[in-house]
Amino acid sequence: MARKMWMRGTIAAVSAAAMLALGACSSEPASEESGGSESAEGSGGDELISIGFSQVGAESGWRAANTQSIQDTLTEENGFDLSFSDAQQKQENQIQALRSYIQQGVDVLAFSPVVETGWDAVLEEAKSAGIPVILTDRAVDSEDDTLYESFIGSDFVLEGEMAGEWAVEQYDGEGYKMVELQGTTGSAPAIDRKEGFGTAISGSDIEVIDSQTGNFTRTEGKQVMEGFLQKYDDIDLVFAHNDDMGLGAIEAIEAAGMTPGEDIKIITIDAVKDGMQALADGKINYIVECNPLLGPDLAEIAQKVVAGEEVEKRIVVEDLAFDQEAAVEALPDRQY
Ligand code: GYE
Repeated sequence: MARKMWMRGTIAAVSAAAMLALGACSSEPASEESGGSESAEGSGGDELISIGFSQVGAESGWRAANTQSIQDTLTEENGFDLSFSDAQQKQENQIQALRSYIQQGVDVLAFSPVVETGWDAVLEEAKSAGIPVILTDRAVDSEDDTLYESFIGSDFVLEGEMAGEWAVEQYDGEGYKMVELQGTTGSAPAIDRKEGFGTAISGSDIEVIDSQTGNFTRTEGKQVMEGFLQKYDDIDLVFAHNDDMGLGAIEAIEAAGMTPGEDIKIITIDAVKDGMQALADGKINYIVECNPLLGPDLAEIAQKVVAGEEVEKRIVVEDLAFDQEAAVEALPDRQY
C-alpha cells in the first residue's frame, strides 16, 4: 500500500518542441531595455543573448548536474553567449560576479542565490542598469518582487513535507529519535525543507534530538554525523537536506560499526545518481527528488524576457519521490 512514487507540483518541463522554438527564436534582437550591450555575433550573424550566470558553487552532485544543464543549454547554437562563474558558496563572490556582469552590460543576469537575504542593493543596481534578472533554483526574500523577472525552481517546503509524511507513514508509533543534517545556513532549501519536514512530523512521536548544518557537502555531513554518533547512542533516523550529506552520514554510520538503512534509517532529498544508488543498495530508505535540470526553462525565460514577452513570476519544477524498490526501477534511466 505504501506509495512508491508520486508527483506533485506544477509541471514546468520544457518539451522538445519548445527547445526547437528556442533555436528558432535566437535571431530575435535584444530588447531596448537590455542594458544597451552589443551581443556577440554568432557564426551565422545572428545576435546572441549575452547572459551572466553566477552559480552557488560545486558543493554537491545536484549542483554538478545543475551546472551541466545550464552550460549544455545556454550554448551559442541555442542563441546564447554565456558567462558562468562559481561563487564557492560565498555571497560576497556572487555579488561581485553580478556587479561585473552588470558592468559588462549583459542582456540578462541569472543566479542561484546562496542565501535568501541581502540581495536588494545589487538587484537594484541591475534594475537601474535595465538588466533583467532571472532567479534559478533558490529564492531571495526581498519585499520588492519587481527586482527580478522570474524564479524557476522546486518547492522546497513541499519536498520537506513529502519526506516528513513518508517518515510518519513508516515510523510513527516507534518512538524514533531523529537527527537532522541541515543544508547551508540561511539558504532557501535549508530553511524550507526544515520547515516542511517539521510540519509533517508534528503530532507524530518522531523526536528531533539534534539538528546541525552540514553545508550540503559530503565531508561536512560525515563530520556532523560523527559528532552525533559520539553524543547519542540511540539515533534511529537521519533526515539529511540533500543526498551528499546523507552519503557522508552513511560513511560515519558504517565507520561506527552500524548498518545504514537498517540500524539507522536515512531520508534525503535530491535523488542524484549516487543517492539513488545508495537507496537501491538499501543504505538510504527514501529520497524526495529535486530536479536540477533547470537549463531549458532558464533558456526559454531568458528568450522571452529579452523579447519583451510576459513571463511567469514563479515556475515550480516537478519533483518525484522514491523508495528502495522504485530506485532500483528508476536507476537505469536516470539522467543525473
Ligand atoms: O538540494 C543541494 C545543493 O539549492 C536545491 O543545493 C539546491 C540544493 C540541493 O547543494 O544538493
